[in-house]
Amino acid sequence: MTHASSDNVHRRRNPLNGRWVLVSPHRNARPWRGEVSASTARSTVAHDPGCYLCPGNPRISGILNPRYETTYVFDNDFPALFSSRVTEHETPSSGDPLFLSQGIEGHCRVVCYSPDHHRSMARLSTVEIRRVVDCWATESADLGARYEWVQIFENKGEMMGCSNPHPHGQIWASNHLPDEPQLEETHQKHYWDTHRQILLSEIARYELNSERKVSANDHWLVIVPWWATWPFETLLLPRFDVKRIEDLGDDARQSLALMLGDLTRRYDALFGCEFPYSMGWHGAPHRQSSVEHWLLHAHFYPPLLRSATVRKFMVGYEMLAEAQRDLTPEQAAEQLRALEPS
Ligand code: H2U
Ligand code: ZN
Repeated sequence: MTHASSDNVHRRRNPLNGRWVLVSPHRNARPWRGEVSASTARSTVAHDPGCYLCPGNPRISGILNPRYETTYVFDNDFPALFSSRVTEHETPSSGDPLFLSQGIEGHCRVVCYSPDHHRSMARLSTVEIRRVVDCWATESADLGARYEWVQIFENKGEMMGCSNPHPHGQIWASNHLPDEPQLEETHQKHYWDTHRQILLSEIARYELNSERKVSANDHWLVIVPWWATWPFETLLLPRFDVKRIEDLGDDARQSLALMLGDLTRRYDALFGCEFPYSMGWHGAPHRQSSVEHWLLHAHFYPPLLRSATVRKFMVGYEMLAEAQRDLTPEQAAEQLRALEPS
């Protein structure tokens, strides 16, 4: 199952959502006249008086953050979803089939990873990352008791639309399954019904010794997936059966903290910069009794292609036809694997 040869144009299928990606490795050789930059400056300010996430500072709502010392979670002051707003829309759906709408309830929170303004996950200690993992687990269980889907995610870096360098992520919980989880639900369920195996566990078993592996420890595996669309996209998979982040035991959480540190430091080392990405967790939907086909996992979607400033754009053919990449997933994994996480 390799297509790493330099001029073998082909498509690959993402078994989690059924989408395809066009791989054109020969284009790696085309002339590049764009910018190539080495590294960018890192912030060293531990407390920024103008930051709305730093301890003791006021948020835009006027609410003061406590002088927190570890992680800190608060309800988003500008939530995209509301928990008890009466909407004009009926649930599940109403209206002309050509103009359907659906009422929706939800809850949005912000998670500060650390009181330190300048330390992204790559620069947190394992103990500090473990606190973030515990925090995610607590929030997933809490919001999962009320909502079907709990989306934990992080936008990192201005390039990914992050408004503030203070290390933080978000959680949006909703009483419906959004599009992407719905696709993963359908495809994992179909695989289970056909093979009586967990799709992602099969992939983890296979990829443990593949050229797409980036790193692994006793509990976790990081790969550039077969179907990666972003140049250095990775998939973080448990090497055991676990459905949701709150189900992780002590050992698995500890080694997850190590793995997250390893991956984010590899990313930073790749182009000598604070590596931007969007990442997030997918686990079994809550309030669903049959979830044997699910496996907890995290996706990392970084935009960078060649340097700290040269990014991949999903435009043109990607918008109108399907995703396309030049660098093969195997080549990307090789580059990430070769790095010493600094
Ligand atoms: P980003 O991670 O995408 O930058 O988002 C930060 C979130 O923090 C964003 O959803 C919220 C914004 O609504 N926020 C507050 O809740 N209070 C504030 O004072 C500023 C930002
Ligand atoms: Zn800050």
